[in-house]
Amino acid sequence: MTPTITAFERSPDRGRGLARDTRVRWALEEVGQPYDVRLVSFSAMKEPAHLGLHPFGQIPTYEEGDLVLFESGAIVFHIAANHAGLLPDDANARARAITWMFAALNTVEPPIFERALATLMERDKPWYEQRLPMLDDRVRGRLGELSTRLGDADWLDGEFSAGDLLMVTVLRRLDGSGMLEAFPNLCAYIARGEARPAYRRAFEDQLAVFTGAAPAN
Ligand SMILES: N[C@@H](CCC(=O)N[C@@H](CS)C(=O)NCC(=O)O)C(=O)O
Repeated sequence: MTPTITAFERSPDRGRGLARDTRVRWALEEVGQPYDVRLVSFSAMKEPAHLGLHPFGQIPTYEEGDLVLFESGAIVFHIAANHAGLLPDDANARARAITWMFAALNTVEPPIFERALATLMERDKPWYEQRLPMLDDRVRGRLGELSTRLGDADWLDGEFSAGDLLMVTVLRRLDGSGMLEAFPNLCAYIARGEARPAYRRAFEDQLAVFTGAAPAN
């Protein structure tokens, strides 16, 4: 059965691949699962039809037969658990890869997202100049820890996994912030993720929504 995901009809990031449907598209591309996309407007996301799929009125959602999921992490986990290629077979390695999925979303994404939100919404506020260095410090702290753990490895724990997929999408939000450059191994890590053919297809397809071009596949 071909799953259907939802994505922004018009993404505020102008097709930079920062909206969270990109990680779901990437996971589906990695495992070779074709999918359909239903585009939703900001107003449609708050209508009952979409709220029935997503209680918080957001994207992405995932529909597959009777199954409806929301939360990009849960969706990526569902895809990884039901197809080969994104989680190791060995039980302990699998548990560690899942740990990295949680780490990406629970430990690394919050300070990065908080900073991104402040730069978008609080620039004109009187506290912004004082708050930004604090937000930067939190992000820098996390990046330093992650960089130390990654060292010169290609991926976080052996082979590429759903943990890397989520971590790369989380780190990409810092693109253009000037914060990643102090961590060359993280820059190389992101570049390795972005170089994967499955990522390229996912990126091109979400960009095509913005530019109006025909999807890559
Ligand atoms: N934790 C959720 C966050 C979902 C989320 O924030 N989606 C954004 C797009 S990336 C959205 O729909 N924003 C519009 C809104 O909240 O009204 C996930 O990972 O799926």
